[in-house]
Amino acid sequence: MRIIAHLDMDAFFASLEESYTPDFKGKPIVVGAEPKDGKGRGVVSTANYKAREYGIRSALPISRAWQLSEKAKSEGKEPAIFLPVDFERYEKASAEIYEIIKKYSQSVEPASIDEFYFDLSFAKSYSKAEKICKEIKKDIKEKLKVTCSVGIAPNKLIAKISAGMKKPDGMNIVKEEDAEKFLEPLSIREIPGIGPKTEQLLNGRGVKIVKDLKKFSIEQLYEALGKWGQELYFKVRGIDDSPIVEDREVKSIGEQATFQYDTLDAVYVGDVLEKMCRHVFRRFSNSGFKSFKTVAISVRFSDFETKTSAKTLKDRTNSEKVFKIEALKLLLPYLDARKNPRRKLIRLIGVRLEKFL
Ligand code: TTP
Ligand code: MG
Repeated sequence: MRIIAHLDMDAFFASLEESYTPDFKGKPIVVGAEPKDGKGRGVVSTANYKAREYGIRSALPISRAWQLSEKAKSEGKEPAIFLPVDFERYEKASAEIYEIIKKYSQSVEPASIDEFYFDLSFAKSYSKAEKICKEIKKDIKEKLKVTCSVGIAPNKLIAKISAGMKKPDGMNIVKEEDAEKFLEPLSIREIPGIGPKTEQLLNGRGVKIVKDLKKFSIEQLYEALGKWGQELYFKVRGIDDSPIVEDREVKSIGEQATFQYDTLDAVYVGDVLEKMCRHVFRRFSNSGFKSFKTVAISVRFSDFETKTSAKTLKDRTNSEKVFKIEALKLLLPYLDARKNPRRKLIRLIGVRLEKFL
């Protein structure tokens, strides 16, 4: 019998900020772009649960988050505290959480900065698995002063969905015999992989909840959605054999920033790029990787068209200078006719390193 757990940190970046600064405890916290009194651009990375009460959440424009905070203030509530993203610190915390889980399970997959799958089949029973997860939750809380939510289930799919349902600081167990029924009433969007487009397509065929999807044969799903449709056929029945991928390597280290105003000013763009490169390089240095081979940049124009360019080096390197030069070389064509014939203004740039060893 397989027993798989999924652990997802609660309001991760914001909870960490609360733990770093005791004065913030219990206050609404928003981590993301600078709000600049409502004129800021860019988005919210995350908000803690207190700030979510104001309607502030991930991916909301930071200007909107500011308005919501001002509104709360005018109603006599506490305004939100806005903080910049401190990736370096969050990555360190993520590594500490990984080490804690690793003490309890041999097989751990870091699925994102704040999510982990791990195998608890060795526990042989759900009650034993639950006990282990309680210990893990306790250790994380003691060491990092933040909470997480855990789902325990026969596979990754059910574990992930169930963890998300008992947030924050929750624990949810779905046994194999209950897995199929557990999924039936859920919105199809709960199935990882079903995004807004697939949802729309399926809604058009009268499919709203997971149960509705079971009307279709595997051939029909294949016809509608290709190979992924075949996988979906099994998923909606609670069946998922996907393994824990232990050393899922970090694929990239990068960051992006929205400019204060749309621009083509090479000096300004170059300055921002330089700062971002410095920061990304520091994270690369802390990552434990010895070298990289690919440098990539992305550019978003004022009309939101987004382009990416990447350069794979002949020889891998660990040079910050090479990184900066290559990033600049990739970016410059977007400032002139080479890759920007209509001279559109740039709204955002991103830079990242890839192909690590
Ligand atoms: P999530 O786990 O999606 O969100 P969360 O941990 O903040 O809140 P929840 O309790 O609902 O799990 O993402 C983890 C971190 O990733 C989050 O703290 C910040 C970052 N993030 C972004 O920067 N932008 C985004 O749009 C999302 C969804 C997350
Ligand atoms: Mg989370």
